[in-house]
Amino acid sequence: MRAPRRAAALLLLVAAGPSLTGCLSSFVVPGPEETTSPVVTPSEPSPPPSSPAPSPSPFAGTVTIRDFSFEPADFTLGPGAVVTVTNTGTTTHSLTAQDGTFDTGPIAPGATATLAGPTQPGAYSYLCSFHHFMRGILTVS
Ligand SMILES: [Cu+2]
Repeated sequence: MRAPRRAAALLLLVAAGPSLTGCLSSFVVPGPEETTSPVVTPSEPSPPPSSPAPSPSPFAGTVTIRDFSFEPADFTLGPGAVVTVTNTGTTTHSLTAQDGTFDTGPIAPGATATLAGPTQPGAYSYLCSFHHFMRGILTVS
């Protein structure tokens, strides 16, 4: 009858083990937490290193034809400024003033054309002579 009793004692120990350590661990008070209090420094926020261009972003002089649209479609130029038009599409396009003031002529897929913008200030509607739904406004100011 000894063996069963010993076994029971062992069992008790084993049973007490985890609970004991559990108890102990619950007593372990975590040290003074480094409470990272949201101290807002009064110093002015430094601008991000690569600050984006101020909006509206100045026209870089390049229009990209992509998926049957001009990017950007509406842009502003100085008088007589040159515009580079790149056709990234798979079909021929053009950038043609509705009043005929300027015209790149057909731009083959993958080709680039340069366009001398109007010298007279104003807003010029343009389109693609192949796809009249492709439109934009070139503004000279
Ligand atoms: Cu087109």
